[in-house]
Amino acid sequence: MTDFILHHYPNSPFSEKVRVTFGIKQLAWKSVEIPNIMPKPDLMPLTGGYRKTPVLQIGADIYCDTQLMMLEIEKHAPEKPLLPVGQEGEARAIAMWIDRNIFWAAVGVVMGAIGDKLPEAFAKDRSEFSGRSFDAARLKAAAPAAREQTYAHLLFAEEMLRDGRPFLLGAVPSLADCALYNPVWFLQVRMGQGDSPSPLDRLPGIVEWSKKMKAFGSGKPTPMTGPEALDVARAATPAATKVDDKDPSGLKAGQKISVTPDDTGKVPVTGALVGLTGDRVSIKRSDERVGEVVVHFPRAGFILAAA
Ligand SMILES: N[C@@H](CCC(=O)N[C@@H](CS)C(=O)NCC(=O)O)C(=O)O
Repeated sequence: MTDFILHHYPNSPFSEKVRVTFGIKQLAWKSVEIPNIMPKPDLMPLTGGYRKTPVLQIGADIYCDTQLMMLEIEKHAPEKPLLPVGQEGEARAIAMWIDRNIFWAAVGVVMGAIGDKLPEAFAKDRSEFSGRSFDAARLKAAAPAAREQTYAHLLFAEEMLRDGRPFLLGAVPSLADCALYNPVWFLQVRMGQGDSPSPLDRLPGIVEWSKKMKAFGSGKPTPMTGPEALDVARAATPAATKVDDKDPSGLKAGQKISVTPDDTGKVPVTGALVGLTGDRVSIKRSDERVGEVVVHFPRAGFILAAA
């Protein structure tokens, strides 16, 4: 049985996307709680600089970005499939639309409501993370526009549910539902305490759907410490990967490359290219605390360059 180790923190909405996946599939997993701001001293030896949350570890294989984590969980735990046969692309495309559009609009709504109550260290960290000053007054002023954008995008999902189907792509939950649960859960846990309206106030179909998602729970987590997770990596050997030597990037097996997110947390991770396909890139790197690990990223949303 594969040991899934999720590096995450309770308030992280992208982590909730993965936790609900564990819930749907009723999986056991190890839970490593990481800080919600830098520094993350027990995570960096694994990722080589990638700082976003969550990160999925399976032995000495480290998966960055939930796009890829979901596929990997699906591969190791195929029961209760989340990629509906014949609609795999649709599920992934809907998830990407949600991750890239609805999530950030929902963050604008939440930060507009609570941004002035967050610690200075959080504001400083998120300014560095996003490349834009985390200014509570600006966020408050922009909140009505963020609310309208969140509503306008969520309305597409509301429309999908309008014919009475239980989940976005039909009778059973898919990757698209897990992705939508990320911003909806974030709005539900962070809004509603004050008097700022939530876009969900006008979206009854999504609110009903979210109750079904919540009922899935989070599977069976067991706590693990950061140093214990590093020991797991050190004792394991990374899985085999292949480089497509006809990849149009021209990158070749063994070459030193960097991989950098194209949106936020733009910290390059460097290593030797050991895996390259149309939708993922894998680099081998080593660190004195973990030995050799392979870090995997999706191609969509990541920039590859010769280092
Ligand atoms: N595209 C990434 C987005 C992850 C993301 O932006 N996560 C937020 C937390 S939910 C984050 O990393 N915030 C900064 C941090 O945790 O240090 C994914 O799908 O995993």
